[in-house]
Amino acid sequence: MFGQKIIDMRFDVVTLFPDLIKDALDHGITGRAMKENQLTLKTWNPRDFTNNKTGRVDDKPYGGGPGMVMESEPLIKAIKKAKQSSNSSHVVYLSPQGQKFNQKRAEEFLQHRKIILLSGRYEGIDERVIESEVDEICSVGDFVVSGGEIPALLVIDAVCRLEKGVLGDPDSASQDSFSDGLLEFPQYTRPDSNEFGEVPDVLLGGNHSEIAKWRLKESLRRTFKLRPDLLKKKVLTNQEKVLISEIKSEENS
Ligand code: 4H6
Repeated sequence: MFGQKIIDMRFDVVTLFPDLIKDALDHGITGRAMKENQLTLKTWNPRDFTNNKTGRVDDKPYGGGPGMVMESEPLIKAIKKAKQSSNSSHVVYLSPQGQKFNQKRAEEFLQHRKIILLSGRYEGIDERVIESEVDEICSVGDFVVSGGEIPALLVIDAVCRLEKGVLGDPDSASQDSFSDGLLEFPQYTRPDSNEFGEVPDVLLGGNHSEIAKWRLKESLRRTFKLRPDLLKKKVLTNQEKVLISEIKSEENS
């Protein structure tokens, strides 16, 4: 297809559960991107880089305490292999102890083109891996899950859908929630009326500036009600200020 820049993206994921990563991405936007060679995905299993016969990759924490820690050597060997193979060097470790991942970080990751993601299991990884191989620690939110794989999948999906060639419609990413710091306005499709309710009249009328104004107002209303923290951060236009004062009086009445 013309008009689309084909720029490769590559993710290398270091994980004890490579199938979890590969199977999850083999659908939708990321699946198509891989088929069309716009996205390369490689996994590296630290278990393949052990010396012991059992393939053990974890051990008890020094200093005592519950759980196990991933050993440094198999992880560092796997990361070094990923670096060689991909010719990339930016290593991101998914951890609840990281800086918060958001839309802005997704856009920055897109600029890197090649990223190595490190997904941990057990109680975490030997700190020496972080000291010698990790460039940044990222958290997808203030909660804990049982491994870094699902957080890695979140990051890969968020970055891939920003790629114009990967996304069907290049406009849809820039119209996403968060690219303008507001939540999305409500969407409707046919029929215009059924047992579950009516589509707002303005959307049926075809007056594009009225529709745009309605959508902006409903975006502002949702953000005001559900995510006031986002509104506080945003620089508002005069039109937006007027709409918000309308919303405030509507919501109070
Ligand atoms: C690093 C350290 C990322 C990674 C500990 C990973 C949430 C996020 C993990 C752990 C993650 C996030 C291992 C601690 C299992 C709990 C993997 N959870 N955990 N918010 N878990 O980005 O036990």
